[in-house]
Amino acid sequence: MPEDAPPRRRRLPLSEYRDGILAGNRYILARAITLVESTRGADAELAAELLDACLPHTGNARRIGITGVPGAGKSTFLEALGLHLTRERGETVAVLSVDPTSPLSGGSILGDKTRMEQLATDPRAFIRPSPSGGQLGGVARHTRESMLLCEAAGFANIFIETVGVGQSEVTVRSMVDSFLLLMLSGAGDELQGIKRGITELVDVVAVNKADGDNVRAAEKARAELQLALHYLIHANHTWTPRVLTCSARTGDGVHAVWQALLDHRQALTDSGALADQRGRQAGGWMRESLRHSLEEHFHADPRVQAAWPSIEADVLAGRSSPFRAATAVLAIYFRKD
Ligand SMILES: Nc1nc2c(ncn2[C@@H]2O[C@H](COP(=O)(O)OP(=O)(O)OP(=O)(O)O)[C@@H](O)[C@H]2O)c(=O)[nH]1
Ligand SMILES: [Mg+2]
Repeated sequence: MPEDAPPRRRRLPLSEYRDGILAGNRYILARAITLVESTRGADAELAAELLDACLPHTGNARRIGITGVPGAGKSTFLEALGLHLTRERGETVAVLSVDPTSPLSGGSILGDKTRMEQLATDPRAFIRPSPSGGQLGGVARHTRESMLLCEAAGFANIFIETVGVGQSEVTVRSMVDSFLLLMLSGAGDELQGIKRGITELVDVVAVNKADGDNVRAAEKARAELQLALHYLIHANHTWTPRVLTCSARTGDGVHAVWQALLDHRQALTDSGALADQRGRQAGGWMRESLRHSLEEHFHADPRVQAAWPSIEADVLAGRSSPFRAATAVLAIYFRKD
């Protein structure tokens, strides 16, 4: 292969990405997301320009987070709800995921596209699995940017799926308007959710798999959860989290869950809280991207790179305290020479 061989995936000029996205071209949208997910330095500038060009066309979508333990039925639920929205309401749906665990579990939560088989081929839908590998911070940044690209492409409903593992839920909460928790009855699941503080993040809770022999258990779980939430209401006066049952498999109750999400968003809009929330989120993203850029700049410094291995080795061996080491390496970074 010649040394100057072009990269396997050729980049398009900015205008082609932009025009394709604004025209709602899903193929170009997919390529643009690949661009923003790229870790190649040369792509970063083009990606930033593209995001700038798309930004005036964003902000109109419903941004909805969905979480739940593995196997709760998130994918099945999104397939049922997504098809309802595209086929019966003529709406557009994009599904993105935040799944920092994927390299460990050996597959993205959306790797099982099989459970969204029909939605995946629906012309009104766009499904994008989590960027593979990487830290939560990086995955989250790319998901946010992908969400904005989907909005610019005209998708009216954007679902961001994540697994029920702590920090990723907080991260998804910071990029959506409404947050749905799918639960299962039994196994102390209800209380577990409350203990983890997840209830402070959620706007709608649905006890899924309320079908067959499980209907009564699901209803019981729903009643208990609603009661528990009643006593745990957070300082959010515009909305009291609602608890429902549904079956993603049969479709029972799925529309009601959607209606609850719409009601939540309406309450946010009416009270002006939506604008506040999005404003706060934008501020948070700015701080986060600043932190990221600073850290990148820091680690790219040749003096830092030269000093790092021995300073880190001292910390690992217990010869130096982490605080002293951080101070020392910062001094090198800020040294004027
Ligand atoms: N009986 C019943 N089974 C369901 C329902 N929803 C999902 N399932 C089944 O539960 C299993 C897990 O469903 P998924 O949709 O893959 O769950 P998930 O939350 O996306 O799981 P992960 O992607 O692994 O986090 C599958 O076998 C589904 O067929 C439901 O409403 N009723
Ligand atoms: Mg899934």
